[in-house]
Amino acid sequence: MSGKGAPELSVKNCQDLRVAVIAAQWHEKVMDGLVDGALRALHELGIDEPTLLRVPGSWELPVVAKVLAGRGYDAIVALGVVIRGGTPHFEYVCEGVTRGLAQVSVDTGVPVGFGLLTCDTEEQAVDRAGLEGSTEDKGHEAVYAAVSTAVTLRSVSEPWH
Ligand code: RBF
Repeated sequence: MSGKGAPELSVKNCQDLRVAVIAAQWHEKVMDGLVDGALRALHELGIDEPTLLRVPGSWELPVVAKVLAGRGYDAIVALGVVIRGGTPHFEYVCEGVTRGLAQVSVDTGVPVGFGLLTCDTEEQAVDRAGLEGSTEDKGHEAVYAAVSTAVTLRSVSEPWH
């Protein structure tokens, strides 16, 4: 899947939204880039006091996302990196996390920004992590997507008159 074609999102009136970022800890350099990108995006949007929670690995992202979704957050951003090894674990972890995050989002109505990199090599992950020399900044993108969706949902949640 190519990162080409990503929209330039303009997000307004979101300073009061409660946003949580959940970040796994495997692949430290890549994760540092994703977390920095996410916090930079939140700062640009005027959301200066987000919750940042760390979990051991990507597998733990969905359960924490689900609990936070039930605690009044308007948007959640899940960040992780899974890099293919020599065993089928890669497919199981990627599929479990992806399905889990999608399920949380759809079941709770709280947008979950998908910042999970699933890469064949560490180089591919670094290139998407918003680090110096990276071509993409997926932590930053995931924040804009989740917050933009939360703003959209708020705009249709008012009662009809
Ligand atoms: N977690 C990640 O976030 N990224 C990985 O690349 C990753 N690779 C793993 C490979 C194997 C073989 C196993 C067993 C776990 C891996 N995990 C990885 C950790 C996983 O997300 C979770 O934290 C642990 O399995 C404990 O529940």
